[in-house]
Amino acid sequence: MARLVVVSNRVPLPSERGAKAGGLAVALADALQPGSLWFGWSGRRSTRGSGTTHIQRSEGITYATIDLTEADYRAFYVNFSNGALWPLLHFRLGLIDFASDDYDGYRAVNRQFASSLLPLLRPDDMIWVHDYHMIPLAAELRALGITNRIGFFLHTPFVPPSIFNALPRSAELLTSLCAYDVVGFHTRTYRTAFLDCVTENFGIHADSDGRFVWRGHTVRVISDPIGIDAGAFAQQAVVAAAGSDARLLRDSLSKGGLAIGVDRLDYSKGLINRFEAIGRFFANYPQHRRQVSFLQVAARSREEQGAYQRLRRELDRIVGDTNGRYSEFDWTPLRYMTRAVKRDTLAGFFRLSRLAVVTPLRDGMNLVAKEYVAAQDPEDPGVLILSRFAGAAEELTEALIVNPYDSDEIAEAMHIGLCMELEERRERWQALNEKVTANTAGRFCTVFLNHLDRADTLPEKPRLRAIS
Ligand code: ADQ
Repeated sequence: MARLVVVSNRVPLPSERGAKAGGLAVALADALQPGSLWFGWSGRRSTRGSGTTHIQRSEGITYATIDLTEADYRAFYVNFSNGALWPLLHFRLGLIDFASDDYDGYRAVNRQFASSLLPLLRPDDMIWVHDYHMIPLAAELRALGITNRIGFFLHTPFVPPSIFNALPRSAELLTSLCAYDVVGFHTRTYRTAFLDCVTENFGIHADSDGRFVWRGHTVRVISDPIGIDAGAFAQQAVVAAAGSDARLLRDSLSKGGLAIGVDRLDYSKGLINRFEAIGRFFANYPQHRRQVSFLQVAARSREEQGAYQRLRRELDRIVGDTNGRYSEFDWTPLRYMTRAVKRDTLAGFFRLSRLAVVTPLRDGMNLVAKEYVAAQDPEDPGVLILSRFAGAAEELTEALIVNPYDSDEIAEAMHIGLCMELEERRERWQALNEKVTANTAGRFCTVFLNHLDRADTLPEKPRLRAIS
């Protein structure tokens, strides 16, 4: 059987895995059979940089990582990946901080990844590369003579040409993406945006299956929405809702209900507009005061970047303002934690919540929306409020879909959700849950890897022996 090699910026090392399993580790669990290899950055910075490849094995899977130097970390990870590509891919041109030295560092680290991965590769490996940090990896591997099938999946949105082309050196990135055999996106919208970039910049039109030929090599472009292991998450939710954390939370609410938001603390998640909406909600619908508390869990992220520090200060200010204005001595409208919460605890909190407010300004998919659906009690489900700009909105159309920039609309949706009759809540939830249980993480992997397996071979490419 062909071996699967996964490459991502960070590798969820078994030795470091806490209770919060990373989203990617959960998504790829089904695809990573014993024998697979996962390669990436160790998360460590050292003066020696990528000189040594560290190997760990767990449950038959090999985890191979390299360190980065401080300079590489800054240029590749902090400055170009998160300071230029992330805002670009989330439609935030004003936040892009581009420097050509950082771009050169980004390419250099991708070259290092390729040369460290090279000795670990076998001729029949299928290589699956993840996310925006690693766009040039296939081109670097091809330059070293690797002809294996290589696929790429982007976890963020993709932007139309009018936005993409604003990034200096964007044509080089687009060329790099054409070195993959399969390029995958969460939604048809992002797939179309990518194909539009190819047409506008290179004058190439894809066929109706999303295939085009670039310098003699066929690229297949697909949409493949990521999902969750809905059954396992639902079970976790049942157990955790009866556990001690959920009990403490329930007791702290006295007779009131709970609304919840769970995100990384990132400007793409729409937290400022959401917090303003919570203020509007208690102002416009005073009947809900004391009857509901909002819990926002916002795990701190990328703290060394100015945009994230400014966001945190602004959120602190709005929380203080909202709570100062509406709190009673025995009731707090907005509870705000800037820590990650364990996955199973979160599942229990989701099940307790009458409302989830998932309002990113842009989001590749947003798995919190799917997790909230999976965690509900079928007899008495809560209501999902979902941004029209989350990838998940293309699938989860029975949620209350809102414009995340419109705080009044979010506030109104919160009111509608809290007042919704049981019958309508059940109908909406059943439709949502069917989708979440059908489009699982396992299905996502199978679809992608089947496409990769069927990719046209390069002339000298060795044949795969079987589908992984
Ligand atoms: P993220 O931006 O991290 O992922 P998301 O999909 O919402 O966004 O969450 C990924 C995982 O992290 C989920 O399992 C979620 O429960 C967990 N998580 C989020 N906030 C948390 C918190 N405060 N505490 C604990 N756990 C938390 C990127 C893209 C998304 C895309 C995913 C997967 O930005 O659009 O859905 O990759 O492709």
